[in-house]
Amino acid sequence: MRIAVLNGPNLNRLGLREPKIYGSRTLADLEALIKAEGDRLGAHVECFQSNHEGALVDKLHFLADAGCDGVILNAGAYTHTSIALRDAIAATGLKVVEVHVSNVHAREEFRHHSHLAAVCAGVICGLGFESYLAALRYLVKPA
Ligand code: DHK
Repeated sequence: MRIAVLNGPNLNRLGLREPKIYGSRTLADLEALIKAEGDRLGAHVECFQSNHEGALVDKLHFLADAGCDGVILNAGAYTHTSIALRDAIAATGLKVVEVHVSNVHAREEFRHHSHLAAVCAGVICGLGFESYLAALRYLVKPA
């Protein structure tokens, strides 16, 4: 089973950006945690981060062509703005779980809407890095 973890804009700044919201651990810490959980579950986990919308669209196309089994996607602010990413998820038919570190519903109004949620299998937010681990466990063994 092959699972991809895609992180969007500013998530390369985890550990540095707004630690009260995003915590003090880094993207490297997050990726190591998910890969370790993947090993435990017998899944191969590939991680990718980009600050660019088109690069995330290209990556989704690539993953679909490569036969990826599931995607954990934190599109960062593109969650709230990107019809291109929504169309890419719909166009590829990839099984995607939208995740967020923070509880977007407890934050500014503009974070309450997701353009992606309707074309994702589900949404997990507010659990810190555990949001990603819960998504991984679901994708490896759907409830
Ligand atoms: C990360 C971001 O960069 C924000 O733009 C989202 C999300 C929330 C997170 O909590 O992981 O609004």
